[in-house]
Amino acid sequence: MNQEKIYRSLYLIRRAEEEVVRIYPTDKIKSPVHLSIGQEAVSVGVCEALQAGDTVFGTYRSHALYLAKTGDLKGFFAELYGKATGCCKGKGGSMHLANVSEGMMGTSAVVATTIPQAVGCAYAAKHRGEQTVVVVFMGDGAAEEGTFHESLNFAAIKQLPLIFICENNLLAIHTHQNQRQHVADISGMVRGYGIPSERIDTNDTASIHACVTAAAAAIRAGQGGPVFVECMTCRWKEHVGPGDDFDLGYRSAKDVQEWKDSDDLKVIGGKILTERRTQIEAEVEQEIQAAIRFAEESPFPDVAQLYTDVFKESAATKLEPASITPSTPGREIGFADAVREALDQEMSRDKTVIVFGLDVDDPKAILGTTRDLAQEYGTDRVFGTPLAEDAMTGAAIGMAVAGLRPVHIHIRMDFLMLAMNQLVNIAAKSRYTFGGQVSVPLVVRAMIGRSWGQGAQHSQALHSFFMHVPGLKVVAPSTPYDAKGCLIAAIRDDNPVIYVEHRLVHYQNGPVPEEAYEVRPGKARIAA
Ligand SMILES: Cc1ncc(C[n+]2csc(CCOP(=O)(O)OP(=O)(O)O)c2C)c(N)n1
Repeated sequence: MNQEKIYRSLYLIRRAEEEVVRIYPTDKIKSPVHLSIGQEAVSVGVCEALQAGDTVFGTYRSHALYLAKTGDLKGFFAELYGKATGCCKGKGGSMHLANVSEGMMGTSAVVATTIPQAVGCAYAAKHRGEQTVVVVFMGDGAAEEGTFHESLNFAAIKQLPLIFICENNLLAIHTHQNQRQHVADISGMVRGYGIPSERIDTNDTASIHACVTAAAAAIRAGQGGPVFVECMTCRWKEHVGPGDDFDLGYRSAKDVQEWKDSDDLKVIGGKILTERRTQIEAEVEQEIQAAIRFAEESPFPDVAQLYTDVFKESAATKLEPASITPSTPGREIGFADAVREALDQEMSRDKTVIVFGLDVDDPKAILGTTRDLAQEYGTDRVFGTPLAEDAMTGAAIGMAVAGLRPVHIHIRMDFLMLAMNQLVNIAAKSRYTFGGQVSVPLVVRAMIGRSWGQGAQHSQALHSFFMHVPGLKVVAPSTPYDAKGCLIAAIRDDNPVIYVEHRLVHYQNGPVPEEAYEVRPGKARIAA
């Protein structure tokens, strides 16, 4: 571990956030701030252990992570100022920091929601045979969310190259871990998933660095799947905002003072020659002040920016009617076979297309629509999933962001409600929130309808929910011809598409050309 490099990074983060504290009352910073002060050792210890090509996902408390991973002070300050030159063009703010070219894949304001995306990104890395490692940061509060548990399970099943970093500051807003968790032992609990797990109590960069270096080396050597590291730490400031909040009475200044006394910035600084340390500090100060000037002088985004980055514009999103002259006139197949044919042809054309969902590998093969695909393309590209609608949707988003084209199948749209957060808050908004840095080429196949007696939780047609969400496309084919063409167009689309199938039409036959063709979304066909 290079002490000077570590000190520089720790000092840069501490001073950058102290400047946020200083500037905040001027109202120039245009978003809430969840400061990392006191927790810097975790981000620095982890990021210094990573290599080029490794990626990280974070939480809304990710100033330290962003700066440790990217060192990008200008993009950071400009983003907090809401300026067009920010890392996300001023569209994200403090809680949504991303710099994809530097491996900082993004953060989320919704607790725990980047965890499954990191799982999907790790799936993509393993699928491509890369030797990279994905890291996801989370708080101790996130350990209570269902999606965390779903993610652990899937990451363990698939032995993914993923390191979970839990920054345990003992608090979720103002509530202590002991009041929220019956057994307050997160790393112990994770072992129950069959995932190697460690707890580091000392909040020091060297221990965290050593632990993550070893975990990453084992993953790169193909000697293991996911690893969990719980880092005990302390946030010095209030939950959100620049101040102290000891007056609230949920903790005392004395509790925090104990952590301040062992502050790693001081400890490591003390090991560096004074002259050298002063030089590092002066360089960092200059960089920080230059970044603040850059943010102050940069323009705000144009109003028109409100409408950009909602969808990825590409040839495939321009509205065009379907046009195909069938080479096989008179050929008729069923709706379900048309869906299968679309999957088969796209999987054969494009190796990035993968298909998964509950029961995809079941003998009934989702009404025959996934029949024999696993045999044809392998279980890496076609697989059944655990019962985990939320995390599997998050994983699908992570795969899509990482360059795959997932088709995630749901046997009922009713059950898609469990994935609403990932679809509405993440899939639909990632491109906009991160200023166009990512796209989410995801298809969600969801079935609706049933002819008799299924009750109110098996018969809903909820596509209108999704039609009100900017960033999502919705298609509902009613003929075998459209079933094939719409699915091919959806798979080739660079945006998330909800593809709705009514069970009654699965049994209808109709003319379908054998070759691949697209029916692009945009205008409904008048069927009768
Ligand atoms: C799903 C969800 N529920 C509730 C909230 C409100 N909320 C914001 S921060 C927070 C506490 C999270 O604590 P933890 O995960 O330990 O992270 P820390 O703030 O300590 O970094 C809560 C409950 C939210 N943002 N998302």
